Amino acid sequence: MSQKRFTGARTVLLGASGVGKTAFAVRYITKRFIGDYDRDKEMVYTRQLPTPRDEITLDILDTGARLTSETIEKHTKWGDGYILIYSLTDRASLIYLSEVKDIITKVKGRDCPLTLVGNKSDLISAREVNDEESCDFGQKFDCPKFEISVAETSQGVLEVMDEIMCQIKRDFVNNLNTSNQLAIADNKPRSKLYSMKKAFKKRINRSHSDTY
Ligand SMILES: Nc1nc2c(ncn2[C@@H]2O[C@H](COP(=O)(O)OP(=O)(O)O)[C@@H](O)[C@H]2O)c(=O)[nH]1
Ligand SMILES: [Mg+2]
Repeated sequence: MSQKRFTGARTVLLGASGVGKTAFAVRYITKRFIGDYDRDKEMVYTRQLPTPRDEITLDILDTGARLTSETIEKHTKWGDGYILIYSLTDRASLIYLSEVKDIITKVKGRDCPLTLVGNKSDLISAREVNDEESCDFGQKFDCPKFEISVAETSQGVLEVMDEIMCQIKRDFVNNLNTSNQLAIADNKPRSKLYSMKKAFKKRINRSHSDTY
């Protein structure tokens, strides 16, 4: 996003296979929980979000089954914000996210739009991750955390998407302010002494080039 108006956002869904990334994306786009789809395929979903002035193009990248460090790095560079998903019924899927987070930090730095999402909260008896553990990871990743059930309702998915969009917009505004400040600093009026020195140097150079 290098333009001056916030017109688009790219969100990336990252997590181990089977945690519900595709179910999440499909739920957000269609408002339905659809079980029958190609869950391992990488796919970008696009949605136009109306705003009071115009609209924002939101792209959601549902990452595929075989994530390597290289593909995670590539997806991180593509995206503006990241939704890290694990399954509450699979502790290994939460631990795995530490690797993903490290790559995001390496590519984008510590402060980038991020959320941690524990999915499948409906499977109460199969739960492997308790509150304390999910809080620990939320603190470690320094980001908001959610527990949702994509299967049960759209509510959680919408809350996560609202949060990540807010963070992406804030990040965009911060970056814009920083580049504006740099531009202002670059055009800052110089002191009289600075201008005199510059004019003097110019004269010397001119007389120097006159000599040859
Ligand atoms: N019970 C339950 N099953 C879910 C939920 N979300 C996804 N699933 C199921 O978990 C399996 C893996 O989901 P999928 O979206 O394909 O995972 P992905 O590999 O991360 O894309 C599928 O059988 C989904 O129907 C959920 O919230 N609750
Ligand atoms: Mg999938």
